[in-house]
Amino acid sequence: KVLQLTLAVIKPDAVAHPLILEALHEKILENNFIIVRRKDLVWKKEQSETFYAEHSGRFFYQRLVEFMSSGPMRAYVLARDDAIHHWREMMGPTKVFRARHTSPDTIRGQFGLTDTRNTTHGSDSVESAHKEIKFFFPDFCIDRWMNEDEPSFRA
Ligand code: DAT
Ligand code: MG
Repeated sequence: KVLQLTLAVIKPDAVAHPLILEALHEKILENNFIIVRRKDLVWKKEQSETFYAEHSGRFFYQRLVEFMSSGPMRAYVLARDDAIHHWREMMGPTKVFRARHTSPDTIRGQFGLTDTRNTTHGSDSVESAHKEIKFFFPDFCIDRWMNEDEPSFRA
């Protein structure tokens, strides 16, 4: 088993609801993730635009950017084996109709409001995890954490 880091974000719709926020935090712990870093923050609109630049031009871009800068979020750096895939499995499909009907036990299936207000973000590859962890936690050094801070965890 190889230790992996991912970036998980609880989006403004879910942070606004204390019971959902608490349930998601519990779910993270129940699924054997180690919480490496955690931060509550609010994005300025420009940060939202930069983070989602790959979607600029899509019909939902403005809606997405405004939603993601509409209120507090909670970001986590999470570690476990297969962290990226595992967190995405827990989140479920992007679109709420699909999530509700095909994966009702996922986070989005349970708590998603709309295709945009869909409770959580998760990195989708090793490259995006590294990029997104840097974006949210500029002072966090991935290599150092992996190689020096927690060497025994890789055994
Ligand atoms: P994911 O968040 O599952 O990785 P994505 O990267 O394709 O999905 O899109 C990023 C976010 O953009 C997504 O969480 C919500 C919003 N979004 C995506 N597709 C959408 C759509 N068809 N309608 C409205 N919002 C959408
Ligand atoms: Mg994505």
